[in-house]
Amino acid sequence: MSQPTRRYITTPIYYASGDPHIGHAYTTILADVLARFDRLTGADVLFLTGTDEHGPKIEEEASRQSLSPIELCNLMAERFQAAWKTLEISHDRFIRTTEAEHKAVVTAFLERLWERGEIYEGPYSGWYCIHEERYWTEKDLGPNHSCPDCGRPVEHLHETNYFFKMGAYQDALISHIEDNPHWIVPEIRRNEILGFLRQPLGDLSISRPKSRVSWGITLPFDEDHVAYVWVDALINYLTASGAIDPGKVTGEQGFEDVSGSWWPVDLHIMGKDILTTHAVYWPTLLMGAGLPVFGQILAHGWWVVGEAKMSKSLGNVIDPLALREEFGTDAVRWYLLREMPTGGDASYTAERFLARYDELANVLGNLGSRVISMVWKYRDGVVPEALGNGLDTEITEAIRKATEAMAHYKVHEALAASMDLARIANGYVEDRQPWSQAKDPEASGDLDQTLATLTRALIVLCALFEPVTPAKMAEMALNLGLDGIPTLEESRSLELAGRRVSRGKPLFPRIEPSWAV
Ligand code: ME8
Repeated sequence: MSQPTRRYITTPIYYASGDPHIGHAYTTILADVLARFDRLTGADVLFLTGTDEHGPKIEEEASRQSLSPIELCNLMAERFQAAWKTLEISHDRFIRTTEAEHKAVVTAFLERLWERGEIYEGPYSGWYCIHEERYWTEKDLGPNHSCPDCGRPVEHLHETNYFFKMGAYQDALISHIEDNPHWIVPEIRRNEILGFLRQPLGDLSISRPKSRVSWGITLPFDEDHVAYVWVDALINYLTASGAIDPGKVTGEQGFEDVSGSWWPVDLHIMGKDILTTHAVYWPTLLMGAGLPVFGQILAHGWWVVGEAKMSKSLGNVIDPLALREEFGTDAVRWYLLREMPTGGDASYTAERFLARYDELANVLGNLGSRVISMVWKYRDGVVPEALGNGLDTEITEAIRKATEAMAHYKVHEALAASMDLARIANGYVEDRQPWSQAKDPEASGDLDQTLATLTRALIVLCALFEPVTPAKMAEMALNLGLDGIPTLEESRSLELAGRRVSRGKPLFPRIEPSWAV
């Protein structure tokens, strides 16, 4: 038997300075849907998420809340994990950058760069935004010396830093992007990075003096400095892969053979805001350390509220957990993934949320309840034996479309194709009129075929919708007498005849929101 495909999928690790919001939820659910779909097609998956816990931003927030940095991180790591649990995220590993294993891998990684002559010491003079954790040059700044990204005041720094010779990898990076057209998707983001690389690429400051920032990982070659939080954070992907055993790293040893581990990452998923760090800093750091680079980056778009960017100061941050309390986890997952074309931007509105919920209730939920109640009404709850499947072609086509769209990360299209199959199945009920077939003793075989066809469609829909609405599909699987969610292949071949179905609660009940639209 052939080995299952291995897929290592990551989300960014989120700053432990703020609560999870709808933007974090979107990225994580997107990664979850892709991971679940891979598992459905038989792949062996490592799905990683976590929290980014070092740096001045965390230090400042902790002090604002009169906590120590680690107390704040413990609190926030718990909040993120609790949020992911209620949102049915199926990650295999939640990493925290304050873990001992991660600190050891960062230390080994920096040591290796140092020994390879990739790092030098030099002066740094320029502007820094703590909120974005990044440097700006004078010409980048907004009015009154503000950060061009977030508008907050920047501070002027003049200090000694260590630098990674990033500029030396500019040509290698450009060639890698040119040779691998799908390394960064969507294409607009790839072009953005190629455009950025048309300017000379500078070296990267990878340290902060402890006199200014103490909350970080001490450099192995200078104990008065800590690692720059972005370098520390990016290395999380390597830590979780198990490629580097810090106990076995000595100088050049311990980095050569990563073959027994999950390294390299197959897919890094993130918002477009942090593309440069992932598409430029990260691969060049890996090249510097002599490690294989990751397989692909998917940079998605931005959730805004109405016309405005979501921000704490505007007070318009949407809390996915509050929506979930009224409509259920699956409704939130469906809305976020169905509404945003992967890669593009989308605007959150209550109207669209309700419209998408109605689609779930009126098309998928309605199909589920009417099919199960007809099997009860006409065949005492047992799926009849029947010749042929009235929707065979439509099912094949829906699976083909969904699989192809997922392979190109067009999740919204895959979900649309799945919902279309539910619509077609509802149309099939109208065409076949099982209530008339039931009245005609001559049409008994036809009625059997109608019911068996619709049960098959529901089982296929159970598999197709599992990645996005896992909790409701688990309920539907139970109602259909299945042991669990079938793989896509099983959903087409499982024996139907004799299966006992049960009437559960409506999957997506009518809900009057507590808020006005
Ligand atoms: O940048 N719409 O963490 P972060 C869509 N710690 N996605 C959004 C969003 C929005 N309005 N707001 C946030 C960091 N996101 C670093 C990452 S990785 C080695 C270190 C999502 O907490 C999106 O994925 O600021 C974005 O890239 C990420 O949250 C930023 O999370």
